[in-house]
Amino acid sequence: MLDTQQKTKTYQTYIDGKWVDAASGKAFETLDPYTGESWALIPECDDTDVNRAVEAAYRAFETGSWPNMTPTMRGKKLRLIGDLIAKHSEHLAGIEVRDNGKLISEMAAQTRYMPEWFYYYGGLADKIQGAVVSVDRPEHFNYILREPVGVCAFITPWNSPLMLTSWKLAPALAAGCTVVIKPSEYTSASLLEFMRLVIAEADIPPGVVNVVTGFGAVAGEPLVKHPKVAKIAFTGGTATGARVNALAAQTFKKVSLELGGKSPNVVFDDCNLEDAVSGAVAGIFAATGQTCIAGSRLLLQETIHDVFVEKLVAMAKQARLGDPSKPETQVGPVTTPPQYEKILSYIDIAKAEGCTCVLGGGPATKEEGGGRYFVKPTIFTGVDNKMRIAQEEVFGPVLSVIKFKDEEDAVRIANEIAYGLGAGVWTQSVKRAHNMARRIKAGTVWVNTYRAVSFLMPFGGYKASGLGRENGAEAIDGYLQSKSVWINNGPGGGNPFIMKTAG
Ligand code: TXE
Repeated sequence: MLDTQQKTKTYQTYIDGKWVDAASGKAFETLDPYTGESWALIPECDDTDVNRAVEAAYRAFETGSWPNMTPTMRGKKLRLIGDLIAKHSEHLAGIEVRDNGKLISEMAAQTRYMPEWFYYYGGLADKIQGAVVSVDRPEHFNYILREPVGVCAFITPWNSPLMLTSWKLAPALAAGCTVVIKPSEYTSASLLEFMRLVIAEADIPPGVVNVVTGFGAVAGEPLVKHPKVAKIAFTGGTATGARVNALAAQTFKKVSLELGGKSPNVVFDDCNLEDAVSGAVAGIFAATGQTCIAGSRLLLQETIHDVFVEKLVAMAKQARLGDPSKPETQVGPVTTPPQYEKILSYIDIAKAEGCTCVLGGGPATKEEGGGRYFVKPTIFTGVDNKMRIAQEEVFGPVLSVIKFKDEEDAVRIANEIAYGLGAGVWTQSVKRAHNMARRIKAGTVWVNTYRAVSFLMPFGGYKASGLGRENGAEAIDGYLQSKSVWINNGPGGGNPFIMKTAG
């Protein structure tokens, strides 16, 4: 379906087991954020394509083989998907680097790790168990069935397109659901390659996994509104998440939302300083800060503030900007043109708020390693937690350094925020580590590490950072619903005008 010799590749999308153009025949360009040049054409789907995809997923769910396949067989299919991802991991990583500008060093590790999601949820597929309930009535046999919710729609962002899709796809397929995926308009190519090399190759039945590429308002919204979609799993910005949630409520869809963050990375003066400096850099400059778990608020105990900032600036200054496809590059481009503008505008906001810029503070030039959309690693000190630069998600390589006095002060500042996705704590005290982990209101707390993820650990947000959890055994519950079955093996009768209670 794609000619690798051509300068601009032309993709089709995948609906009902077939490669198709958008019904309108329209396509849009996708950019390489390092060069700023268009490199591929993506079908521009609209409500006609969405309808086609949802109907295909609905047919596959209602009358297809997928939900009726034994869970053991489905588990084997998931493991095959895992094997195929492993086989093509290098290629998939390369496509993501081209389309979203993430470093090859990070992407190669991500795609190598991705099979684990399919192995893990493949293993869980035939361990989904209902229950027999000894109900409080004589001669009744009651049990609970765990059934797939139906057609699930995934709306995914541009920052880790395939990994964030896998977090949803593996548990949904294991549960027996069918799926329609709307990737970000900025990074659709890797999913289309995944469909070709993995889903089609694994011979997953038609309609079980479908893709509608296109823009949020035109392809995303009809999916959220579609009456035959039972569940929405969304990862993206908080404003869009709120809109998706409100629209989904109109047709009573189940919703999981993984949204933004403004995570505190809290450093106490009893930490291992070298580790904490490296952890602060990992928190904000990895992935060019374009990650929902970015440790974008660095809370420093006042006793070590100056020495820490000095070491931090020295390390961050060394970061090699450049071509994300080169293994030695450490900071790549910003993925989208609007995101580039947004980051620069927040740098202006921080300056206007009176913060001190101790590193970076603007676009990176070619001489500094920059390409088309590059922002220099930027550090602001003298930040007050009430400022916009401390409260609003920048989603870029911009760090706000905030001083704190003691543990109480650290907890207060850490929690005085609308978000609650991640948090870091750097301390050698076991007691303090556990106390901080308990008191910080966030879905994940890392102690003496940062930005670690696993298929085994639940991931999601407190407060405005989202609803529900991905990963870990509980994630599969989001794709299942319980059915209570009552079997009366005794006499019928009784007063038909009152509820059948035990009393
Ligand atoms: O995200 P959007 P954008 C944050 C980050 C960033 C901001 C905006 O702060 O600066 O969000 O980024 C689809 N109905 N995060 O504009 O809009 C859209 O097509 C249905 C955090 O890129 O949330 C894409 O597929 N769908 C984040 C997906 O929503 C709609 C990752 C995400 O896009 C839609 C990315 C609509 N009305 C950005 N409008 C994280 N949690 O990691 C858009 N979409």
